[in-house]
Amino acid sequence: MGHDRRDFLGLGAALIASAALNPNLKGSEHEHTAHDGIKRQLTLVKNPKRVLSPAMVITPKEGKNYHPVVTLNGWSLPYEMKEGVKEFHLIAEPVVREFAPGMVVNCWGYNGTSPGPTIEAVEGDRVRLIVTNKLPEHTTIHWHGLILPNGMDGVGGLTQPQIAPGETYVYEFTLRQSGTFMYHPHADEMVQMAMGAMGMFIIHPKDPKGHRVDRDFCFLLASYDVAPGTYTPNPSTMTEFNVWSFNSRVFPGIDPMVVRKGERVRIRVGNLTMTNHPIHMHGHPFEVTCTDGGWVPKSARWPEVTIDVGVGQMRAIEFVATQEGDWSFHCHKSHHTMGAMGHSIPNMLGVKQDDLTEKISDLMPEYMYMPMGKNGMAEMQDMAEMGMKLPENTLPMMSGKGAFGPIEMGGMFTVVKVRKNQPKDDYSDPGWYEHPEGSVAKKL
Ligand SMILES: [Cu+2]
Repeated sequence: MGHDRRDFLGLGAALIASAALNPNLKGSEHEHTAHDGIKRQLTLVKNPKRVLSPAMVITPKEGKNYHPVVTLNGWSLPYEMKEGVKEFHLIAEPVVREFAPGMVVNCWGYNGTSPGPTIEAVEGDRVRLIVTNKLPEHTTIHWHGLILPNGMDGVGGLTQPQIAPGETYVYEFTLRQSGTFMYHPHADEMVQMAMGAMGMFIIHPKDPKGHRVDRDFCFLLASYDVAPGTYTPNPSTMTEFNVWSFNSRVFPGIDPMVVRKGERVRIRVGNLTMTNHPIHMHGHPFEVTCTDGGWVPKSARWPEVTIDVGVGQMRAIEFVATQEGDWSFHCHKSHHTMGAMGHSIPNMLGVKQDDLTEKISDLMPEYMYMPMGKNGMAEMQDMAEMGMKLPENTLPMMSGKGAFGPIEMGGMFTVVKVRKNQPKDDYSDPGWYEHPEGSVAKKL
């Protein structure tokens, strides 16, 4: 069950100090016994790998022409042309991922990042995917949604032998479709996906004008169970995850999606978590134009502002950015737009706690007890700003600052920034929107 932030709030409402005071959580490497009784080695990594920005768009120099995608806080895997075959090399390995400034996580991924780099190719391409396993256990890669020979499907035991640590396997096939797909292990899946081993596989249409948009963003939904004060996700967690991410980044660490007014925009969202996510955008109705099964015919599309992305599904949405401003884009499950938390917090709404503070301080002078939750949880953000001591490597439950104050979000949240003067193909952050005179809600 949830050994999560709210367990730290368990006694009354706010025992923040316990993990921070635990001397076992200091030092560079140590054994840690979690609440579930499982012992695991924790490694504190000092130099997390640099996080690439969306400005890194790889435009193809060889091979067929296509309009590249922008992977949020990620990158596309370069390839080599070898006698007409596009050759990609994926290395499955342990990596360190910064989820947001202040939190790094020991993940499993590909080529130094989790999720792994996006693979981009064109319908009709022959691709060779060389996979080297540097994980401590065997793995495979399944190419989710692709039409391919059965023996290339990557299901360990069923369609191929497992790839043992140190071994390299080659997958080779011709791409017979276009759209948005994913790749992930089909070997010890629960552990390997709980550790972040996954990536996107984009196949562009043969005709570069087909399904063309001006900006094309993509990311995966990934969830983790990282106990406050620790660095390694619990791989045996089934449903009680406490970190909800876009591409293994959490707000305010997620890139904004920057758009020029009037452009046609596509956002491709794949879900490799263990629950569904109602993805919601403000300001613009959109249509689902593609699933991981292929393109949706125009006659079968309808307008939405929220689309539920189920487990193992992909949904690509498209809209024309007609409305200038900073538009929220997030999962509509409100506990997925918060930092580590669970369900075990007592309900203190409306409960008078004033004299409780003194009584608890007398009983347990070593704990800093702070009564919270009487008027709601918004004060969590104030506490974080005042420098409330959290367990190390743990983000506040609510965070982020906007032009008007605290945004009180976390997890699966980012902003679509629509600007009149954003230069074409420029993804740099234009800052907060400057509202026209008289167009902001104001105090009466
Ligand atoms: Cu969600």
